[in-house]
Amino acid sequence: MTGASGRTLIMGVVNVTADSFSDGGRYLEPGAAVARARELVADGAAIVDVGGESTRPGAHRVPAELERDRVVPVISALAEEGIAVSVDTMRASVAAAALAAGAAIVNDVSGGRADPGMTTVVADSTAPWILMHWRPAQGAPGPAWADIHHEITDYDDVVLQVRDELLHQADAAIAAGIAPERIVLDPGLGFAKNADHNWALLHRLDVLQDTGFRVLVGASRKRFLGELLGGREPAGREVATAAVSALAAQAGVWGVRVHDVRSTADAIAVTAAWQRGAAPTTTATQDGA
Ligand code: PMM
Repeated sequence: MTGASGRTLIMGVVNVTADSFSDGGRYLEPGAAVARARELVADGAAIVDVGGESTRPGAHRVPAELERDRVVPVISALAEEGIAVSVDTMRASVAAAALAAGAAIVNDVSGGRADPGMTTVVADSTAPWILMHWRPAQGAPGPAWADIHHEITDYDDVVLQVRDELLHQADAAIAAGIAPERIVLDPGLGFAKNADHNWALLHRLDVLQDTGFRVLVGASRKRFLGELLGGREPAGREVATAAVSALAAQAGVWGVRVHDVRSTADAIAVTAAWQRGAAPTTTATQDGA
């Protein structure tokens, strides 16, 4: 299932954080974050994902109040402009404040496992819920998520295990009264996964698609792309990101989450024209250009 046009939607990222791996510190000031979000929308983002807590390897949790105070002013301003916003948070209190400020989607990188209150907050709203796959440190979810850089990366079959663990979370959401149409599954590339795991998941995106749930893919600028390109820094990973976006669109995913929207929009436009066998406008031109 894709967007209303049948085309894969683009979610543009605005990290209101000091330490995200590719844009940390650039959009901490609300005005800068709002300006960035407007650029992303102008470039073709259908959704702007606003996050106030970094999840990069080695990051530590920020206090809930700080996370909330970072994202709420940005979300309010964007919602007032009619921009569809998702809030990237693992905390129920932050999700609740974001929804009250006008967020339309909850993007939870813990797949609903970090905060037992999250299910109720989402169930009490009408917002879609993105359940991303991630395995924190062994043990009870509470303390484990407090130290998010210890991850479990042992898989016998990463594709089937990620699918089954996501379906388990989706079942819990449905049991709490959240309609299946509101659930989006995300394989969580790079989260408790090495490069081989990520490529295996992308190679078999059909397995997630076949669950019938909407699927989101977030590959943007991630380390496995840098490794593929001989150790390239995040800023040099845009073409590889756009290629993943095009291939994910080809696989029929609902959305892709990226930092640079324009290159991904171009790649998805090519995929759409390729699949259609025609340019989006049917007016024939004779100029040969
Ligand atoms: N990746 C990051 C953060 N949030 N959310 C979803 N749903 N999927 C992802 O792959 C994902 C995410 C990684 O951090 P970044 O914001 O610096 O890209």
